[in-house]
Amino acid sequence: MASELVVLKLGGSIVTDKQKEFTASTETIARAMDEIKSHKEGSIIIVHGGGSYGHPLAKRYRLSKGHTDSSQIHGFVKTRQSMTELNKLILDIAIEKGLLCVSIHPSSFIRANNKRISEIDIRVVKGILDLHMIPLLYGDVVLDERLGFCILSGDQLATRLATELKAKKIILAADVDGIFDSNPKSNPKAKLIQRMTGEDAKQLVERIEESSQSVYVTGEMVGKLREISTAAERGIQVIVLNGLIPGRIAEALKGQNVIGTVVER
Ligand code: IP8
Repeated sequence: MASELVVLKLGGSIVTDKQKEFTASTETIARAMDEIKSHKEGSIIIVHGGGSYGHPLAKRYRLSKGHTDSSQIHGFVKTRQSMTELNKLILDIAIEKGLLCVSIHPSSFIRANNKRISEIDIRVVKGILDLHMIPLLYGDVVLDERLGFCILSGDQLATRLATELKAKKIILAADVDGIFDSNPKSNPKAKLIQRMTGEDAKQLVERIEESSQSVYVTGEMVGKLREISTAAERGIQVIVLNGLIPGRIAEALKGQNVIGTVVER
């Protein structure tokens, strides 16, 4: 079973309308679930991002800095509330589409230390997979030994789950076609990088960090690249694709050639 495992991350820009707070993209979620239902072979774990249910609140209450003042406690509570709401909405659509999904709340079984996962009871996820159900998780606010709490991105979570459970591949469904040599949202000449190694991904992160402006990719893509390089170096294939284009998630699940970026060791 383990070698067949795929971890699919549905980015926040896929499951929500990032321009409108607390607005889920229900049609896109439903289409993605249809693609998963009809093309999945073996086991799958679904992780989703926060989009407009998570990031505006996290920003408003400065949650990424950790616990620095008491007013943030309200923000922690509101963000957890909002993320469980989005997760429930996605869960309902998944079950309606016939996927046997079970929500697992990251903050209940994961702790971090300085923004990296330090404790995770992987048996919780494995037990659900062993019973042929689909674990449904998400980016969350979790307790942090050093910072009090922190934001755990769905990308870090997906990578860690894939590593612990020896997944075959990670599919990251974003709102762009993959990884580009410059920001495709601001540069129409940006070229899609179809293949790269984990080492290439690492070097790209270094280049972005060295340059004064983020000329290569969007800020969000930097975090993604860091996780990708870790996963690829551990032998997991990572595919970054555009989840807004119908059929791409299905093609990647079927192991077909898909427009996107494939990162391998
Ligand atoms: O959208 C972050 O997860 P991401 C979730 O995967 C929160 O980065 C709570 C902002």
